[in-house]
Amino acid sequence: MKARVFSGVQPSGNLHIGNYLGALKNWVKMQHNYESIFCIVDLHAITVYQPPDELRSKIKEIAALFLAAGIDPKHSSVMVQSAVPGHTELAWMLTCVTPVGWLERMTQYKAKAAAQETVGDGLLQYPVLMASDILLYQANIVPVGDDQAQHLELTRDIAQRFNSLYGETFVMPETKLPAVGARIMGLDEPEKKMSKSAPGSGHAVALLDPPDVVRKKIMRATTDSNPAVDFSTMGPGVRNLLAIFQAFTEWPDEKMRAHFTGMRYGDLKKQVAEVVIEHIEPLQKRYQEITCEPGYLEGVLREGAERVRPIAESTVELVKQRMGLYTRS
Ligand code: AQP
Repeated sequence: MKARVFSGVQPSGNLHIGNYLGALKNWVKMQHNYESIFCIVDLHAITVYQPPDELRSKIKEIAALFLAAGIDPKHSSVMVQSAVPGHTELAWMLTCVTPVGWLERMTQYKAKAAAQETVGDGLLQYPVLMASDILLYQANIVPVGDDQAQHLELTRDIAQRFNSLYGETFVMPETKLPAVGARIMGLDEPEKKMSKSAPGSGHAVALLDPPDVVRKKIMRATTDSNPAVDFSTMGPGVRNLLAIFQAFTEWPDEKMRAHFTGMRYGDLKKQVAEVVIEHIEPLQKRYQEITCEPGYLEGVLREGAERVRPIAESTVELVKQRMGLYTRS
């Protein structure tokens, strides 16, 4: 039996090259060797306010981008989190075994809570819901970007705590980070990770940005006071541009050094922009085709949810049995 992969993306903001290089690109590579479930995690998105109409259309946009990036719905289940009630059912049961102190220590919670006047309980509970997404499907492998590594560790802690309280129930999921591109940084602020919710217009390259916008954003990226690439003294901005190039092209380190050492920053930026465009243009073309086909996306999402629902239901039933809750059988 194939090992199971689970991963997700929030339908909030515009999907960017960080999401692609940190997560989607890896999913596409892995999908044929595993039983894969790729989820649009809409319940996570509402931990901060989303205008309902925008959220509705973002769910479809993200689903279309999964497919445009190369996820094959014949092999992989593409589904929306809120279409399977087991995610929230299991989240409550896991909430009851999770110490609040574990959640308050999460760096993403601390950063997002600090940026808000009123902190919703959902923001604190976010990692429990994420644990439930993964454990619901007894996933073996979770391919994510580096920013999610701490949440994955917490998922294992929660699973371990549940298993030790109620007996072996959950598979221990493994985190899978890409070798290059696990943390793409903001173009304008290379000390911060590229993020969908960052305000700056030059912060992130969105997967649906047209070529002239991609060029403009990359040409304006923050570098440092050196005139040209020097691998031993380069700052975070140049390191980030090189990481973007390498993550797209998969060039080995030696080839990167030989090609870029001594290159002036203007030329480096031009080459990075062209590589990004070369990779995202075919994705954008497929995106247009997918979104023009009436009913296609809806069918993929319906089928995806139907395929995974029995797995979710059997985990919830098992957890209920373990905890002594009321069960059907
Ligand atoms: N900068 C990044 N570099 C590499 N991987 C990244 N990911 C996110 N940012 C980077 C990975 O993309 C997947 C989906 O992310 P998400 O939408 O579920 O959550 P996120 O990490 O919260 O994404 P953002 O872009 O930072 O959105 P906001 O600003 O809304 O919080 C995950 O696998 C993530 O690791």
